[in-house]
Amino acid sequence: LNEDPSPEATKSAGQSGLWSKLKRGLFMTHTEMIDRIGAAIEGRAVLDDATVADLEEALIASDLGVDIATTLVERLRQRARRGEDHDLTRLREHLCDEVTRLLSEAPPARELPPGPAVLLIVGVNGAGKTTTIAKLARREAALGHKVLLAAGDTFRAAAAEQLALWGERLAIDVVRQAAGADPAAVVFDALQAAQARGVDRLIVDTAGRLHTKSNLMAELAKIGRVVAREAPHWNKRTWLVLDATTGQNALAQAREFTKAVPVDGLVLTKLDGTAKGGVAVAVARELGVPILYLGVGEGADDLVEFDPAPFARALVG
Ligand SMILES: Nc1nc2c(ncn2[C@@H]2O[C@H](COP(=O)(O)OP(=O)(O)O)[C@@H](O)[C@H]2O)c(=O)[nH]1
Ligand SMILES: [Mg+2]
Repeated sequence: LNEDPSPEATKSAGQSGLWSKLKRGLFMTHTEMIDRIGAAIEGRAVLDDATVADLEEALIASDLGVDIATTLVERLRQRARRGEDHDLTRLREHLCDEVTRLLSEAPPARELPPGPAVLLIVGVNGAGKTTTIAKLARREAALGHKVLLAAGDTFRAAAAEQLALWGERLAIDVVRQAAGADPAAVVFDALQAAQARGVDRLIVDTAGRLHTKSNLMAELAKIGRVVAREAPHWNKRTWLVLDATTGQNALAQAREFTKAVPVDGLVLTKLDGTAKGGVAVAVARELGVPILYLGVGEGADDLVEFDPAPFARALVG
């Protein structure tokens, strides 16, 4: 039991909980990366050209992507040239530092200013939107916000049902309409309800229909207009949910989405079920959109705030 109720103690207990969750979540990726790196440097003592080539190959195979792998080995090579660590015994430590550095160069998350906010959650079917919404709802509620959910994925009847179930479980209200309803109408209803009930976090589920890009854009634009009209003073964010198990495809998907819709932040899901977690680094680097959260399980608590250093440590440390 935690006997010390000070904010510091609570905070550090929370942090170590998150850290073990992250470590557990990235276990498969970590194991595979360490195996590959181990094989690449086996029997070698220094970072020579042959070792660099094998190491680069190992990193590419870990779904970090070619650009990241090349950048990382180049930085390791520069370190070696400076005479710092030609020795391979500390390779992982240096790799960890360089991954942290790369991730820290990505744009930082835009904090939500005080005041109410609408969070629009987008992404293809199956990426983990609805589950992520449940996690975000629990998190925001725990932070003291009054949360309302809007079942804006009216395309599939099961989608609203799934959100309603989460709402029941978390004791958070869900606004929904019949299947096939206009998502913008659902958001209109939800905003009325939100303002009547003093809600300050409205989280909107959406249908993920990337293959009809113009429809998706039109739908999101319409929702945007409803929000601008009905809740002009609310902060508005659009967060894209990506399934990490799809590896480099997640990156391709993210490129498509960010071209079609202005995205403020990313959530990478299912890191607990994949050896492809390295793709997070590629995504963070390439898209110019910050990673906000990582999904590390199917439960409402399985959400971790993204932070470069602990992430790098869980990946290769
Ligand atoms: N292991 C794991 N499964 C997840 C995670 N996030 C979502 N899922 C599962 O992925 C499937 C699709 O999720 P869902 O939220 O319905 O995706 P949506 O179609 O984008 O709304 C469900 O079976 C979820 O339980 C995660 O972080 N880890
Ligand atoms: Mg859904």
